[in-house]
Amino acid sequence: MLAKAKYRKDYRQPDFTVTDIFLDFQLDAQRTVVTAKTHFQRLNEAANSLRLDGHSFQFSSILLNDAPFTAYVQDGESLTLDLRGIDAATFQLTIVTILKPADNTSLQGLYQSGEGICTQCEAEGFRQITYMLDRPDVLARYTTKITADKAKYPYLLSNGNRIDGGELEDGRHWVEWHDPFPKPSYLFALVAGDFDLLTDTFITRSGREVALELYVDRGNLNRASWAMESLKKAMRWDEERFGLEYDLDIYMIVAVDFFNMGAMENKGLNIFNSKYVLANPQTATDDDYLAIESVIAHEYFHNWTGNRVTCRDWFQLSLKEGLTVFRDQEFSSDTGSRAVKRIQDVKLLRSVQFAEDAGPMAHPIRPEKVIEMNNFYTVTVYEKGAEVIRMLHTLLGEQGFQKGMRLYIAENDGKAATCEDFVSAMERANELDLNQFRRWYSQSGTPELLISDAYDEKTHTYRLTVSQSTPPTADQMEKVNLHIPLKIALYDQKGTRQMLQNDGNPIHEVLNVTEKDQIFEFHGIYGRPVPALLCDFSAPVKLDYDYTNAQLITLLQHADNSFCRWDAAQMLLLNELRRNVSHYQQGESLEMSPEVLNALAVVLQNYERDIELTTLILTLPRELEFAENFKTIDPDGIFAAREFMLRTIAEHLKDTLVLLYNHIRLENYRIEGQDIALRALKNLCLNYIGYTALGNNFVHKHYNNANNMTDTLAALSIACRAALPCRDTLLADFEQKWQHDGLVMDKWFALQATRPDENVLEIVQQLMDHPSFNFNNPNRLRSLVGSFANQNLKAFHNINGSGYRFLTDILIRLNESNPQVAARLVEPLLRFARFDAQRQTLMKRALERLSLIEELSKDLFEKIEKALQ
Ligand code: B3K
Ligand code: ZN
Repeated sequence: MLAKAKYRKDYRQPDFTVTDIFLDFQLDAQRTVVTAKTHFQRLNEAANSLRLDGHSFQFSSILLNDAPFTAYVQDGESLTLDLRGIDAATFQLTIVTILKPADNTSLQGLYQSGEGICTQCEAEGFRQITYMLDRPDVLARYTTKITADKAKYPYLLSNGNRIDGGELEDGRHWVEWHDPFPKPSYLFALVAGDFDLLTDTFITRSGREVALELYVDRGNLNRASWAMESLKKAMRWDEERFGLEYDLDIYMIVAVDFFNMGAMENKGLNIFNSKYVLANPQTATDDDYLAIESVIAHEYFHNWTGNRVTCRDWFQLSLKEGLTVFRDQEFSSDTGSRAVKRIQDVKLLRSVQFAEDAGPMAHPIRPEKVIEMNNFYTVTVYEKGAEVIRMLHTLLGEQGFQKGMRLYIAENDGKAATCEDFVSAMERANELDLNQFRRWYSQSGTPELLISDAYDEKTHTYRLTVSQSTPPTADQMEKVNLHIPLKIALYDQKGTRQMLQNDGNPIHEVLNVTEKDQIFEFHGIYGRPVPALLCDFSAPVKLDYDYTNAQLITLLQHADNSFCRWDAAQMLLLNELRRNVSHYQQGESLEMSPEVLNALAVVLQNYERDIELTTLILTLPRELEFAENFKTIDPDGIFAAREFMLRTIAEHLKDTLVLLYNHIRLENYRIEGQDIALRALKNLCLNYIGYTALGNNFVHKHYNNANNMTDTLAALSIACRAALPCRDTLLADFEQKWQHDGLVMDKWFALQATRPDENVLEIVQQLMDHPSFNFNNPNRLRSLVGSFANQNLKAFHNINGSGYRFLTDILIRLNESNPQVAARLVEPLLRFARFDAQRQTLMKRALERLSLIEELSKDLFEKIEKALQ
């Protein structure tokens, strides 16, 4: 197998670049002919060979300056031209390739999705279309002519502006597009198909009119308007908060059903997984609506952070992704609830990103070594990357940050930049030394802050001793000290916030932790305070401070920062869970502390103080979130302890839950902050009531009365989770109603896959033959197989190894059809080191079986090799 690693340190400027490329597509699902006329420009006079990337197509001919050219060698991945004797500064290559979109199940390059044809080029998919310098630092102007059957493909789209078009006599038609902005090949896009089209316009703040076009499958127009509204909101927000305006005259979004990820920011022509476009109250939940809004915004924001300023090489991916995630997070925070958004992001980081850092795939947000680039679109590069940007924002403040942004854009517009260019702009714009801060880009792993405190009642002095350390990771043994912004607050025993000062000088709430050990001293503190530490999760680190339950309850009830209140509840619940897992392991009976139950009761009774926060505080972390806090994960113990806690909380709060459930009434469905919050609280009540004797009755009624998918799914999900008598009836009803619609059925598949039933694996296996299931559709696979492997901790990790064998069988099939999705789904198997010896052996055996696959893809190879090392 060809599995050569690339290293960040080996970056070299290209010897040649491309200034213009003219692409001609004679489009057909079975056989597409692509003629690429590419204008090259020599950058290095001494260069005498040109290596172009390309694979997975049939190559038919090459011309150099319109004359046949044969001085090349080919391997499975590239074509190298011998240019000795050709020292012209510019030349043109004409290359003809033949593709089979209908057979392309990898969903990279040019492929068929449903009845349409589309592309996915990031990271290295363009090379599946034609031979090209397929690297992000080669920026060219694209002109694309598409010819295809008009009846089958009435819409022919590509980047930029439509400049020409016409009809042919044989029933075909053609359209030509030109994108005036030079761009790397990964931003190229083409779509052909028959769609329903939603149009709108946006007037930019400088007064230009932009045509907005949203293409969805026929019949789906009634699910398109939310995405359009979200796009307009995002465009306005980026002008207001970042001063960034859209640049082309047209912005198109196409929703397709077959897509490996969420969406793609191709210049002027975003292609989206239909999951992140389509929504109406009957088909989408509140969470779906919010996810759509945020992905639409994310891809739009890439127009500046990603497209206008792009990446020099793929090691710099976080330059665009970390920054753009930060931007979409800020957008959601500004348009919705900042605290809620923060809490959700932190949940993801603590469960999935921390796990990645602790596993075999650990890497810094700017990786050093890559075999398959698609394996590095990770929560580390994206979400931890966004945390690094957020820390900069915390250190510089909004004004300083925006000053840095303006300099960064001004210096790098139209260029391929590096993470260093970004930090350097921030540094120079703010006249600040970010040298130590830079280490966040090169150091992997989750830092730990060990904090202890002491109070001197004679001098009224409070002292925090902070030690930082980062445990070694799979990729990096030695760690250095980082610059960690630590946001704190001190409360007195009654919950009143204390002033932070030292010798009369105010101390900023964000402490700069830069050394291995540091002491922070606070004066004028009358009485031992309760510290709120790492407020708002001011850095992506683990906190180790020995809180008592009493301290946590004080914070839960009195902290003036929502995040701190939620975080205190998390710690309380985690303590409860830990204790009960160990009871379970010792065969002892499980119990919950009355003081914790009462504290939760108080939160619920005072729900009006903050409805959304109440729901979040009372939502028990998922098994996976709990699991990440254990060195050795006991799936059965965690499941049992968590179930026990759910039932105990439900029993304890029953009366209030029922009262509140009946009290909250929402007649018409509106997707609007207050309603979303109330619906979530009502469904939280339902969720707990589901575990009491009243459960079946309430849940069945809730399902029958639901006039929107949020409520329907809430009922269905608790019916499954608590194995209520109404479960089968409701599941059958849902199936009967939605079996024609894969996207909605994904919710049903995911519920089936996460059932607590003993025979859940059998159910999942049978569902793979369900008429709504399709092995080649990544959404279906993720909802059925992905949910089983990632969310059903107990069943997937069944000690008899059946879960592992099942996943392995699937991965063997997927390795061939869609390696990128295979490499995502293998993740839970990589983390064997976190389990007991018996499970470890079984998981390793599964990985070894995979490693023997004859044509193992680079995608799987890279991960499996690392895991087994
Ligand atoms: N940039 C794309 C992700 C491409 C993934 C390639 N395997 C979507 C995004 O982050 O906006
Ligand atoms: Zn992105």
